[in-house]
Amino acid sequence: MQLCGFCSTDFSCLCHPVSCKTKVYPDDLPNTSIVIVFHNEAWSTLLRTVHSVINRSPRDLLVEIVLVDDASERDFLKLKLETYVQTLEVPVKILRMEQRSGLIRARLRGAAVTTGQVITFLDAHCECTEGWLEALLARIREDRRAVVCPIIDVISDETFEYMAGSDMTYGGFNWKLNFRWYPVPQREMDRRKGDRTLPVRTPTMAGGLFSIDKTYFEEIGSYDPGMDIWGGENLEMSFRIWQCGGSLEIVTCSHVGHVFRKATPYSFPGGTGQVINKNNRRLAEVWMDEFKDFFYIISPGVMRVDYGDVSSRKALREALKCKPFSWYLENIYPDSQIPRRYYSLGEV
Ligand code: UD2
Ligand code: MN
Repeated sequence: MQLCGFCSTDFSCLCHPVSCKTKVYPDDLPNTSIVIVFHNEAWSTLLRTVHSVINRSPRDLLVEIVLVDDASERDFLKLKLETYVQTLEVPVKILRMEQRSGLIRARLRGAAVTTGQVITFLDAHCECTEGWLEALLARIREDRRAVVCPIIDVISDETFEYMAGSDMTYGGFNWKLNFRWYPVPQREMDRRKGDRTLPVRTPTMAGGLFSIDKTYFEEIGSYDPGMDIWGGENLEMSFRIWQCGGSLEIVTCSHVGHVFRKATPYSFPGGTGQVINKNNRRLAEVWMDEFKDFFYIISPGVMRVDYGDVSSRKALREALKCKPFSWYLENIYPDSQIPRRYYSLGEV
């Protein structure tokens, strides 16, 4: 049974399966550090994120908040922010990238200084809800190789009102390697025997909001530091987790809101297309085997970018003895649009 409803102020009426509210979590949950990277974020949205983390997380599970400033130009994100966070009852570390590095390298910098057992990444314009953290940490306590995402609720970028997200969608991608939400397939409903409080195994994640055991994050190759600015790291990590023996899940009893913005509020040094193509090229070269050709035919621009050196990422794949992409398509993402076998590609 499920109680659903939209409401902006009363969090008890979010779209939770009813039994999420009655779940009891173990006392010995692992603790977590929160890592939030930002570039030119607005004051109000950044502080909404930080305060909701503090107000809606059990104090003993929250080790610290690590803010990584990716070379923002806004004045209030400097001294004013430093002074402000000193008044908070949770330790907040602020790190500054010397130059604009992109969210991937900024997250790596933040992760490196964390001291919690689990690292939880959030975008800088989120709102955590009651119970968000316990549900995520409980799943990692059961299995340290489970990388877990909350349901991402929608915060309107016009009114900032809060709207519940659905537990009936999960992450996939299309022919151009764009992340997309798709309906949770019947096989996944069957596997959970109708219990919608159980985690959904998802082929990919949106990328911004997830928790991962810290030592597992390191073991599994953290992020590809050769990726710039934005994009691609979410699919790279999704493929890597599945192909190398982990699992990626949406914990349906955890809800975090996120402001989905219609336009990017910052520049992409080098050009948006160039940056995203480079990151996608890196992930295709390392993880997609012969299926990369399919992607290159659909997106020929990707073939023209200089994508740098991926030998250390290929060595990582080797060292972790990861499974082929065909295994991933067959076992984790059989509903993918990428044909597993084809004779020719083109238009008729
Ligand atoms: C989604 C993810 C985001 C990331 C991205 C693909 C969610 C909710 N969001 O896009 O986390 O995985 O897909 O890369 O799943 N930032 C920097 N430096 C930059 C650019 C961005 O620090 O050069 C920060 C930015 O301030 C924000 C975070 O990185 O806090 C994610 O960026 P976004 O919010 O623009 O990405 P989004 O939500 O469109
Ligand atoms: Mn975002």
